[in-house]
Amino acid sequence: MKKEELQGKGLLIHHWDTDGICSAKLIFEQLSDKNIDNRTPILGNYFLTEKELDEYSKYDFIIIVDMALPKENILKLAEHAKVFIFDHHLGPEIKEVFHHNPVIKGEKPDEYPSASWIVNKYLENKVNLYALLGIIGDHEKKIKNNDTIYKIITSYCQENDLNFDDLLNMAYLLDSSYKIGDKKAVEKAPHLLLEYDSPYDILDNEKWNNNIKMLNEEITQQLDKPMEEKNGTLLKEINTQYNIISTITRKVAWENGKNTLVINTGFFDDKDQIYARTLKNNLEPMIMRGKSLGFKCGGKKEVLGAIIPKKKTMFFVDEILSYLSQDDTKER
Ligand SMILES: [Mn+2]
Repeated sequence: MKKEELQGKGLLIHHWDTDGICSAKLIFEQLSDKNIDNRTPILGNYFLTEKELDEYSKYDFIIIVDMALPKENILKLAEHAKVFIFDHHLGPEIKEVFHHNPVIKGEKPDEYPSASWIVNKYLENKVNLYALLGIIGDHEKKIKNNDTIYKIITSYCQENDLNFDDLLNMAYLLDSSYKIGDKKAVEKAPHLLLEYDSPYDILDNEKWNNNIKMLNEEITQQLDKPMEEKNGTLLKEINTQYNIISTITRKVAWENGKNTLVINTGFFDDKDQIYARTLKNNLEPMIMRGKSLGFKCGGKKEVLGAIIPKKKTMFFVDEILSYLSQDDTKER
């Protein structure tokens, strides 16, 4: 991506989470002399709608960070704009555009733990708060198992008089806007980060702190709902309008040390959200399977997220459960 390729009006499309917001901040900072709007997709959509695609046809260049949008979406955008993607999610390499994703080019995911890290490296920046927050947002405490990266985080903390929990709290605060469903606030966040000059500006943001209070109450309520175990995988059904399925899945999986699958019936009228997390297995084949069945489906080695028409939810859930149980047997 060369600056001379970025002529005219630009659009930055980013994931709604901490990693997406921080990646967007890093891009904005680098391209402060350019005319760039930013948008996140409709929260929960890992694709663009016809309406969005139409609206975005007016841009001359489009940068996409931390999102593996469907190839059809990308090719549609590329009809009118130069497209640049920076990402670490799995998916096909899209050769028709600039697609910088070391993970799908065979590099070790451990060395590229977030889009913010990839963007920061690409820009040849030094290690900084935003490169690290993207990692913390995506991996939380699990990043402590990644020796190389955790050392970098630890030494950053020491130099800046912060601790790991401060970083974790910052990531929760940045994630709070999408979790309560506030798309506008997500899109405002990269701009706020550009204005902020201390990590305490993030930690003290009043609106984000209020979001967290509301979310914690809802998460506690949903975690109380019953759970069953099927062939070694924990299965839980929740009903919430908040975007907390990934948080709930993480909590259940990590607290119980088991593969976990959560179904949220309360987010869409006609569809369910499902989210699976495995501790040792590889969900990639099931992501491919979900896509081949025509579902909106994405994820990484250890997680799968999908949006499924309500009538088909149990069909796909059963397939995932049986896949996880087979893989389990092989490992033992
Ligand atoms: Mn990410």
